[in-house]
Amino acid sequence: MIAPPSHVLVTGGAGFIGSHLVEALLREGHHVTVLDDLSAGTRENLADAFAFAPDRVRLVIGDVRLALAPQLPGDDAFGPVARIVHLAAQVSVPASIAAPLADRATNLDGAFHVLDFARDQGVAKVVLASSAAIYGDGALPADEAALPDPESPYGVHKIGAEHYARFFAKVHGVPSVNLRFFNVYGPRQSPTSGYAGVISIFIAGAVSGAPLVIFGDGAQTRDFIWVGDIVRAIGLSLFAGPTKGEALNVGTGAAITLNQLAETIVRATSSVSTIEHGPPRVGDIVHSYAAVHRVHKRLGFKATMPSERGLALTAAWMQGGASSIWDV
Ligand code: NAD
Ligand code: UD2
Repeated sequence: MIAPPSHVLVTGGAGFIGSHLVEALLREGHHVTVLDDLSAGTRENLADAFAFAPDRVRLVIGDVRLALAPQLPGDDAFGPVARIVHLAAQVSVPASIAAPLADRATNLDGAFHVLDFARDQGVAKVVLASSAAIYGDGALPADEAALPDPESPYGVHKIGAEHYARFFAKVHGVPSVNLRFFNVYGPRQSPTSGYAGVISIFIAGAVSGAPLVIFGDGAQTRDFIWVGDIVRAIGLSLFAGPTKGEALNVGTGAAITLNQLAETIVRATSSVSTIEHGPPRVGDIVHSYAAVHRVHKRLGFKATMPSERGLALTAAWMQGGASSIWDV
């Protein structure tokens, strides 16, 4: 992320991915404003960031479903916002099926408000968090050239947000990139939220000895990527040259089955947990892994964290260890 210090706005910066990104930006010497409504994120997630650089980070309790300018400090001791990373979202696929219009308000309207603010401020770059969910159950590996075919309102709104980015780039000259994250895991991904990521749920279960319940036969696959790799990809794209809302997959390029994942976690935590199977979950895509040639060509990015070590670091956090991922 080698770049001259600037002022970065991170929406959703109190969340799982966002809080690690905020720390990375502060470590690189930047000023960071976090805008977050704390509907899922927490102040605790930002404790390490505030401890590291209290005079270069601030948390604004705000809502991306509303225009941003009136919610942000006008004084700007940090200087004008130069770049934006838009992570704020409702992240659960099942929740989007249960309440599609609430998902639209956050995930689609939210992207509009962020891009409209970016246009007004004349920022140098906007990085938006998109998702592998936009592919649906399409051809594999999922390639950016494929026609999006989302199978949930979450995926519909994420591809809609991408199109807004391309509209603002072409019509208003707002430089942006859409990063399609695959399944992200690591410390601070809460296992207790109603729609937690499977790795956080499985590790919490393994640590407590509770059964790990796989939805379906466990042959379904996912491309699980360490949160530190995601943060590195965000930083590279944030300070790379302008693009017009181009989409880049950010995954490892490898898939594992849920059965393999559950067995690896039980082994890695020396757990007594049993592995059980329940009914498949409505709206789930079956197979998912990323084509990673484009992100490597554009940014020189490759995921590097070995899954066994990433799982062990996440388990250590789950058992009371540090949540910061630096110097690991
Ligand atoms: P998260 O829930 O921890 O982070 C989302 C943050 O957005 C939270 O801090 C939440 O409080 C905030 N937020 C929600 N609604 C808001 C609103 N209306 N206004 C302001 N803030 C709001 O989840 P995460 O896993 O860190 O996800 C970050 C981004 O990455 C999201 O855009 C998500 O769709 C995307 N993503 C995540 C994954 C994954 O596997 N975790 C995969 C693909 C894409
Ligand atoms: C994740 C993201 C979502 C979206 C997508 C991109 C989360 C919470 N959601 O959705 O934002 O971007 O990735 O591809 O991170 N499972 C079980 N048992 C459990 C929980 C889950 O078997 O207790 C299975 C589930 O049926 C699915 C897989 O694990 O097959 C992954 O589920 P998930 O909720 O962790 O993530 P996903 O892919 O639905």
